[in-house]
Amino acid sequence: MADIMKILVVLVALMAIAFIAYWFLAPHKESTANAQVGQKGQAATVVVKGGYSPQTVVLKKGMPGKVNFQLKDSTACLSHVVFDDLGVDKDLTKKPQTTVQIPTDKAGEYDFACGMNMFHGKVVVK
Ligand SMILES: [Cu+2]
Repeated sequence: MADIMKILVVLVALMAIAFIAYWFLAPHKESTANAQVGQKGQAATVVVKGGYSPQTVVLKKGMPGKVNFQLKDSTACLSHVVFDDLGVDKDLTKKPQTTVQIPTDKAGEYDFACGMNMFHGKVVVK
């Protein structure tokens, strides 16, 4: 009986370690971030510098959502962000931060890219 308890304790400890590793390492590797949820909705920030960081942002379904793009790159390449599916093409050079409203009425994925379709990112609604 005591041995079973020991095994259980070890298993629980291993699961806790795996859970922590998942939270801290997996999102980092895949460069995924969840939107910050506030009283008026949710917002995610994407830094535009030699690409998109994070590359994937996750919004919750059914809550007003937006993604704020912060341009920190001076190349013409990344000066526009294009959401083909949403008909959005924004010039990021006008303001330090440019907001794109994301429809969250249904689950889905919205790909975005630079004006020349070289760098890619994704907004996931789930
Ligand atoms: Cu480009």
